[in-house]
Amino acid sequence: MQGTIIKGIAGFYYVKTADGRLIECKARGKFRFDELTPMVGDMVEIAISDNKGVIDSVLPRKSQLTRPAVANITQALIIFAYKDPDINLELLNRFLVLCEYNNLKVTVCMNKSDLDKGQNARIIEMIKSAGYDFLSLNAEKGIGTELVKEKLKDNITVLCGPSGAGKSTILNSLAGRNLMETGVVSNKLGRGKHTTRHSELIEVGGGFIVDTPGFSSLDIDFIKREDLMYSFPEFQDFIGKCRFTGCIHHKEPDCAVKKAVEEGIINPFRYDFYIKMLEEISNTRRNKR
Ligand SMILES: Nc1nc2c(ncn2[C@@H]2O[C@H](COP(=O)(O)OP(=O)(O)OP(=O)(O)O)[C@@H](O)[C@H]2O)c(=O)[nH]1
Ligand SMILES: [Mg+2]
Ligand SMILES: [Zn+2]
Repeated sequence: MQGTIIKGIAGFYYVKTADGRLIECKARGKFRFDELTPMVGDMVEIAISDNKGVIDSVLPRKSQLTRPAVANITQALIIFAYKDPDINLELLNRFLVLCEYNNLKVTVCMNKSDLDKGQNARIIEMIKSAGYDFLSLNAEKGIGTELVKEKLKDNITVLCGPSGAGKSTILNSLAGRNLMETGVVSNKLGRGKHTTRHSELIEVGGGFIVDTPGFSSLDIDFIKREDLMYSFPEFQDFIGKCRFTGCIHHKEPDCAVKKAVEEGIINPFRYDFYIKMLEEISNTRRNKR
């Protein structure tokens, strides 16, 4: 029987089987000596007797994230709020780059639409101009969450974004029950209190969702300098059209990417962020030597 590991606790794996049962499983002893330790998100082959299971094998992984430690994630919903907390544009761009780097489908959701006074219009413009799907939500009232649900089928979707944006509230709204603890944003700091800790797949809309705790910073300096451009989808039409082969679209003359920025085809916030990251990556590399 095949299934998906939805949760792991103290040496037990909880496997949702193809026929809809939830089976508590142990891994066969051999896994301890193999490299492939089963993880949440893995498709596994299990043997069941008396409603208890044993994991015989892990099917090949399509992907593997470390934060959260979940295999086979196919899609990310990047959740920010219109307000409380305010949008950190750089953090948003870091999430976008990380998702591209991991080949995830991306939808950007801006939650707390009840607090929208048009203050984020330029950021929304940036998101759309980079080619991303954009949804506006009010998770507390369940407004817009139906559109999110439509995207879930056959995916393992990760909810990511800063603390207090409303990730757990969105998941609760989608699931129609209070599965996740939600936190009150501290008024003083304007951020949440990291209420979400463990990784568990929740079955919703014909797929699975995994919540994550909020991040306030994200490292992307493991990406190679010359690879960074490939994590900007709106650059792709221009790569290869610059005067110099190997152009990294920084200080080179006759650069097709820079020309697209000048012509207003590529959003300047995104290009500025690209340059900032490029310089950050170069500096870290140098420091490590
Ligand atoms: N005004 C308003 N508040 C909301 C909305 N959705 C969620 N909230 C509130 O925002 C606060 C934070 O929500 P959470 O769902 O805990 O946020 P989170 O992203 O899961 O935060 P972490 O788990 O800390 O990463 C809670 O007090 C929610 O009630 C909304 O649409 N409008
Ligand atoms: Mg949460
Ligand atoms: Zn160039």
